[in-house]
Amino acid sequence: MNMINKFPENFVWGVSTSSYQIEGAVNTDGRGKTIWDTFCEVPENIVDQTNGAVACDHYHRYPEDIRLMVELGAKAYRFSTAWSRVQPEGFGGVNQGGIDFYNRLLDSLLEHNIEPWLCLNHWDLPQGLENLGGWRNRETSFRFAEYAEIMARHLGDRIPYFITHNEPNVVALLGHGWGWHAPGIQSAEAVMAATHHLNLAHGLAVSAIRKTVPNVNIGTVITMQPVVDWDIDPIGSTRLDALFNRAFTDSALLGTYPELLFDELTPFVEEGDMELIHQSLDFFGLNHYTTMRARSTPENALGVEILAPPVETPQTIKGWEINPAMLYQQLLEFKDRYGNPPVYITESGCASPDEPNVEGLVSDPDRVAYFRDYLHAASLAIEDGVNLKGYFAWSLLDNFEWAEGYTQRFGIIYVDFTTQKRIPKDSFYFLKNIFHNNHI
Ligand code: IFM
Repeated sequence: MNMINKFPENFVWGVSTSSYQIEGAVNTDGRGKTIWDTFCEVPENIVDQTNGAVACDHYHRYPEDIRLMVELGAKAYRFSTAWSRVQPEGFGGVNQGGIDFYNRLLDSLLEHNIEPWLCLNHWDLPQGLENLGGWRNRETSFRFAEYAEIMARHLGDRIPYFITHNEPNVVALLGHGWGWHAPGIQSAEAVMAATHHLNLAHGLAVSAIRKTVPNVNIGTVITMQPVVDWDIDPIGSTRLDALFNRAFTDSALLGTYPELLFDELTPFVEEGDMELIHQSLDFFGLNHYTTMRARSTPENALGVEILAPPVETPQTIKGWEINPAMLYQQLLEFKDRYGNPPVYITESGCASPDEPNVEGLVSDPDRVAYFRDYLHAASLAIEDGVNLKGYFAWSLLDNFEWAEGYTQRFGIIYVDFTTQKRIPKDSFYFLKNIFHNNHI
């Protein structure tokens, strides 16, 4: 394989964030409570006992954040909207305060020539819906389609790219199986119900958006982390791969569920559901960070656990293996399995222990190396025929990293959470160069 440094013309360079991780302002302009507000109230759920109540205060500081995106040369910004700002309970009337905020954000992005990529669900389900069974309740899928329609009607004239969910597989597995994320449930049955209802919600939302704004591009985002070292436990590896990598992607792109999960999913599947889920999409968003190793265990509800990589394996402070060759392999497998649809890497990045030096500058050589090597792998995949059309770095800002609170910094911009000062890190300037020149 020859290294190509140049990316295709019109390759989309962007950055990603999500509402609960950066917005703050949780009690502002009529926003309703979400499952993450509730989950963070239990001290042992978040390692540093924090929450997203203030986070990066992006709700008020978005003009500064957009100026930084302009400096970076980002062509696109993938963000999520908080459902509970728009429908505080997750159903019923529209809260104009929420729509107004996203109008301000959108208008400012467009003024600065940044293409908005709007994701409807990055995990912060309204608590009002959780009280009715959340994603375990089939009705939530229909409420999601109503919310999608509202967003398309109010904002669709300025949104070229709509995304239904971000990483619904994480919502199902970490939120309902292993219990590390909101709503903190540990039940295989809950995972299966949530899996199917999230998929159904995706399909119904795609139809609702298409009917409202026929010309927009619509896709979904799933995180795909290849399972490696299958010989450790072939049965556990097959199960983890089916649950994590296949149950959402196969259903959205092929209209089927992995055979291994048929018996567990069937109780939730009604006639016609698979057709509703299997919508024609304009693009697929693939989030990729690392690899996974599996081991079967009777000690958790799902019967399988993710093992830490061997100590000698290169890994980030989060314990995620650094293995760019697996991104290459993942993209090639994706191309072959799903017929090479347009794909964007909608998240890629790493956590590192960044702090400003005495001059106030933030050097993050590990992240620079990560981007360099993963982008190199992506360029090889393009050379080998993958229809990869863009790359979004995770993340624009250090932010609230879910159960890890503020202990894991993923940003290309350092955030001092006491003063809210932003400091672009070395990786920001590294990407700026790539974004401007279209080559590594
Ligand atoms: O911070 C998360 C993001 O919300 C979803 N994808 C993975 C990131 C890093 O863990």
